[in-house]
Amino acid sequence: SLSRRLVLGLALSGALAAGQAFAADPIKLRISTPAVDSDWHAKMLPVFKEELEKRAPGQFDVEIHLNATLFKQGAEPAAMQRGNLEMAMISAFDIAKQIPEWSIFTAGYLIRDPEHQQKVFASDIGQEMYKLVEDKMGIKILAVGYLGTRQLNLRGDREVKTPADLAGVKLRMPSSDTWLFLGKALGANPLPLAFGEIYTALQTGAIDGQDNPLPTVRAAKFYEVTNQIVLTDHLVDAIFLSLAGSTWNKLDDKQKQAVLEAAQAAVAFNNEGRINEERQLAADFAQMGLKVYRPDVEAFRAHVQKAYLESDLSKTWPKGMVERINAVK
Ligand code: KDO
Repeated sequence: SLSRRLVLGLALSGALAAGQAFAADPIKLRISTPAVDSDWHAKMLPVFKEELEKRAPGQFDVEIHLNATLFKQGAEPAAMQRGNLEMAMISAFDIAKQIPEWSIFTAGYLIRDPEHQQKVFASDIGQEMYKLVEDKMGIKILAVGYLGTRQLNLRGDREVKTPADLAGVKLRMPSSDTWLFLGKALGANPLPLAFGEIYTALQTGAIDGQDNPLPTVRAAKFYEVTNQIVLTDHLVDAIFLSLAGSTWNKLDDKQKQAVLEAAQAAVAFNNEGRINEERQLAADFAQMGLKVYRPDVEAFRAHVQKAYLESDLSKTWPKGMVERINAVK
């Protein structure tokens, strides 16, 4: 009878669907980053992969692409939005290109230290700002990692005590308006350049310096082609481990949970390793013969904060957000 055949047909297709789910290919998660292999945010990616495998065996295939070999620096958000890339570690600067409110996290001398950073993003501030990224960019932020505190790293022996001492200094910055704004706010003459080009540009003298956290100066070997480190502490920088919304939406609840937990484990590994190493590196670089010194940090702070507060950028910041960030203890 017709109903018999219908029941049989349904049972068969049910079995097929179950079989497919069982034998389904793992979900591919390709991660693209400009990071070099010995930097902490590169080393945390195998941790993510292992922790995910533990929690969801056989369900994911994590592929790690370092040195901007898959997508060039800064191209990752658009690639995720188009469905061409599943994962990346994006910066506040990347996000600010599409969501001006996020430029608040590109401002120098706002986030005080790694602990303050963790607390700000774990608070309702983080929840609100992450939601903007989900709603407006279709990107799911999984976890925030500490990229380190950015310092100036220069060639030559010009002594830098105040922003005025950076006048005319060709300072490499990553390529975006908010990065260039930061370089200018420091008093330098900022030049946009991809991360992968810094070493050669320093070596040939095409630039006078660059800014990055000390663990990155070590990992990318910039100490080989520079003479000094000026400890400005100008930006407590963050990196956001993120997933394309189209991928996130394909996951079931258990898989979402597994991905979130693996991301937390990865950034915890990064943060611990980076914070410990950062404490030691100034002394290590001094021992290698670099000149390492603290400028008039208050002069830099005043100059940079004034530049931001007087800028159009700060007009886009959510009302009361600076005060709320400052109030996080
Ligand atoms: C850089 O280009 O200086 C920077 O530190 C910017 C960060 O947002 C991030 O892209 C980082 O490079 C790369 O991950 C390389 O460490």
